[in-house]
Amino acid sequence: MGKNHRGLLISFEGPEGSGKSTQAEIVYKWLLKKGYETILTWEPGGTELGKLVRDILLNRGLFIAPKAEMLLYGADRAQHVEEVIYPALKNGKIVLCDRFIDSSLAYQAYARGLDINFVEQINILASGGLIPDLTLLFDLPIEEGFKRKKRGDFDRIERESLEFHKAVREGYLAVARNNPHRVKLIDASRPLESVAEAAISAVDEFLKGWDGDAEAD
Ligand code: Z5A
Repeated sequence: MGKNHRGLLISFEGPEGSGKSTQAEIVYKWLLKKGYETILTWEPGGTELGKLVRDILLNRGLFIAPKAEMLLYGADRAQHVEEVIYPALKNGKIVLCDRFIDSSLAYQAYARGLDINFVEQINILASGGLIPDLTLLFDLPIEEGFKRKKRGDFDRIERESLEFHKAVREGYLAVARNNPHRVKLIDASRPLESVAEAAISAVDEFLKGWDGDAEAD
């Protein structure tokens, strides 16, 4: 699958309460207003099958072994890429994805402790080698993210320890360090409007290069 398409994949990543879903919605509306054909989707649960898988993954009454957890996120991703993401990219659309492969690296490898090569292999198998063109990583201290959450009934992953969530954040920062050209780090501890300004400006900047490439084709 790789790069055999005309569209653009932008992922939104970050630890709990980082505001990435809010920002994905803001960027989505901004892109539509600019006239770009854009879809906004998410993992886990961006397809009918994915919704069922999501219910299993977030069910706090279930024990799920770490490898099974990774394979379930992989199943959700495989279905999502085949049914939603790849067709949209093939049609030249911009796809905004709320969580993608880097969530598995941060949560399943860095925090859960699975072998990073195993997680990377499942990511490649599930996504067909699809890597986001741009990733916006919304970073903030874990305690601040949890303060923002208004729901008290935490799901299976939210209920993990503070250490687990701190490892998620560290994992994300490692992903950013390892992929400096793809991952744009955004300070998400600022007020919503400032974060939105940074997110839009990162996408705007990226699009200048992309529009240029499209014209050259
Ligand atoms: N997961 C995984 O382990 N492996 C994988 O491969 C994938 C996922 C794909 C999915 O949960 C879970 O699956 C997730 C990771 C794991 N962990 N958990 N739980 P989800 O999709 O239900 O939830 P989420 O993605 O973790 O979303 P979230 O953390 O609940 O929210 P968010 O997207 O980061 O934030 P938000 O919904 O935009 O905002 C949260 C609140 O903060 C809301 O009230 C906003 O109005 C407020 N907000 C937003 N921005 C600000 C600012 N700047 N200031 C103040 N308040 C703000």
